[in-house]
Amino acid sequence: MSLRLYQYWRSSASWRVRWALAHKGIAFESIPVNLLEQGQRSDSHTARNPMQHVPALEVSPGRFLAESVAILEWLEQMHPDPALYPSDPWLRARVRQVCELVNAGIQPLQNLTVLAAVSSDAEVKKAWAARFNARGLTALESLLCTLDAELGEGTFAVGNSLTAADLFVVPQVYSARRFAVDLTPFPRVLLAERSALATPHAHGALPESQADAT
Ligand SMILES: N[C@@H](CCC(=O)N[C@@H](CS)C(=O)NCC(=O)O)C(=O)O
Repeated sequence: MSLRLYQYWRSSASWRVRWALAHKGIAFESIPVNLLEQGQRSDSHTARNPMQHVPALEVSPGRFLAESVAILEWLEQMHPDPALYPSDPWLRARVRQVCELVNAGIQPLQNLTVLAAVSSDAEVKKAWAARFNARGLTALESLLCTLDAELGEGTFAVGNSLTAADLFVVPQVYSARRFAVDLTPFPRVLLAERSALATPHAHGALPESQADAT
C-alpha cells in the first residue's frame, strides 16, 4: 500500500508533512479529516493519533505515526535523498532548533483546542493567537539573523537550500497572516518564506492546492 496521510488542508502541521513527501518524491494518498466538523475527535481518528490532531501517517496497514517532527525524521531516514536535514551535526541541530521553535513554541498556542479554552469570542481568540505568533516570530527573526552571522548570509531559514526548517516556517507565516500579525518586523523570516515557496514542490503543498480546500 502507498502511504496514507490523514490531514486537513489548512493545518500547518499537515502542510509540513505533505511538503516533505512531495519534496522527496514519495507517493501518498491524502485522506481529509475535517477539523471544523470535529473529525479529529472521532474514535477512528483517535486510534490514529491519541492527541486527536492531524496529521497522522499510515505507514503500513493499521500502523500510524503522528507528530510532524517524528514523521519528517522517519521520512528522512527511510528516504534520505533529497535530504531535508544537513549531515553536519551542528547544522542539523540548528534545523531542529528552528523546527521546534515553531512546533513547540508557536503552533500549540493557536490550536483549535487551545483557542476554544481561551474564549468563545472569535476576536479574543484571534488576538491571543496573534500575540503568540508575534512573540514567536520575533524569536525566529532573531534566530535566523544569528544563523546568518554564524553561517554566512543565507536565503532559506538555515543556509542556502531548503531544509525541514523551511517546512515549519512557511506554514507558520501563513497562520500569522490569518491572525493579522504585522509581518514587517520580520524581513529575514519573509526572505526564507519567499525562497522556500520558489522551490519546485512548494505549490502543490499549499493549503489552497488541497482537494478538501474550501
Ligand atoms: N505537534 C503536532 C501538532 C499537531 C496539531 O496541533 N494539529 C492541529 C492542526 S495544525 C490539529 O489537529 N488541531 C485540532 C484541534 O486542536 O482540535 C504535529 O506537529 O503534528
